[in-house]
Amino acid sequence: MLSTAEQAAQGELHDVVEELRQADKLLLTTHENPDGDALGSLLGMHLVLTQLGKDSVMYMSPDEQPLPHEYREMKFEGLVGECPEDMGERVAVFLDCGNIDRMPVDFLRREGIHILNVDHHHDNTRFGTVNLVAIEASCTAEIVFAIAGELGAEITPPIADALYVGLVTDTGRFGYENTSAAAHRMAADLIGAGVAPHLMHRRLFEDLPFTRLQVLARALASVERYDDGAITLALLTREDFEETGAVETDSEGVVDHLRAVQGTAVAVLVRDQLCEERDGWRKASLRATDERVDVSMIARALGGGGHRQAAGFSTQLGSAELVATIREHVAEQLRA
Ligand SMILES: [Mn+2]
Repeated sequence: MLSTAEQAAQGELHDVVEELRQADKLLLTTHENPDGDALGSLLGMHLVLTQLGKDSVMYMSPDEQPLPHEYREMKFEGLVGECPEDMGERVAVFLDCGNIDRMPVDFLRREGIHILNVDHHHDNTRFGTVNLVAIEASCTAEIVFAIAGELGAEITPPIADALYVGLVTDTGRFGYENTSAAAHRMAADLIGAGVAPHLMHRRLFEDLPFTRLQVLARALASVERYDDGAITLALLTREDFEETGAVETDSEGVVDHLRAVQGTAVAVLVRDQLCEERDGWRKASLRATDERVDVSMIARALGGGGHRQAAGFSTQLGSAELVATIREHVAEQLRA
């Protein structure tokens, strides 16, 4: 028996598949600061549509380059960094993007633009012309995999690799609550289609620049625990990056070390943003390990978003004020 939500998602899947069948020209995009699921879904969907003879381009802001080190092997052929001249003829497909504000580009908000919104965030604002929001999907890549099946696409090794990146990163290497039987079945299918899990593991989680370790060392040296350890928080400053020669994305994964500490309900990494126009801004990443806490609510209250267990936001609050605000929110949720 399917739940009501699953039935609704089935109907939406059918609608989006029909839309994709009809469309000849498409532009695919995802959220800013793309993670593994964003990139894997984007590339996987692009390869599927191209295989079916469609004219597909992928859009990401040039500011995203270079992508984090772990995604360097992904080949984004057909990537554009500005609005294509024939955008009026293209269907826009948003992948893994819960809110259109997470892709802050004017040309994607023009009147009359036809948007397919394919996502798994529970707080998706359903900004598309047609929406496929499957909240039970472990990752958007899982939805793309289902779409590929419906469209009769062959899961080639490059498609399998791209979708596996989304799957393994969004499930926390098959360790988070969203790790369903469907997620494991999909992994089996992708491995059958050519993914080598050990090579993928090496590519995504090892073989990293030394600056990652240096940033991690700085972050761990800064750790503070609040409220009897319910909050474990680390802070990375501009100096931490400048003195080690690290780039912003070198702090990827730090928060996973924080969430692993006994007694932690919420892990927080706060880091200064480095580019000039973001001077004075900080980015916070939140992870919840306690079921009573929904960090996406905290992130939304502070202008961001995400999942119950993993969310983030940018802020101009000073660190003391920021810590106080997070503590208040967490305490309130733990009391409820
Ligand atoms: Mn995702």
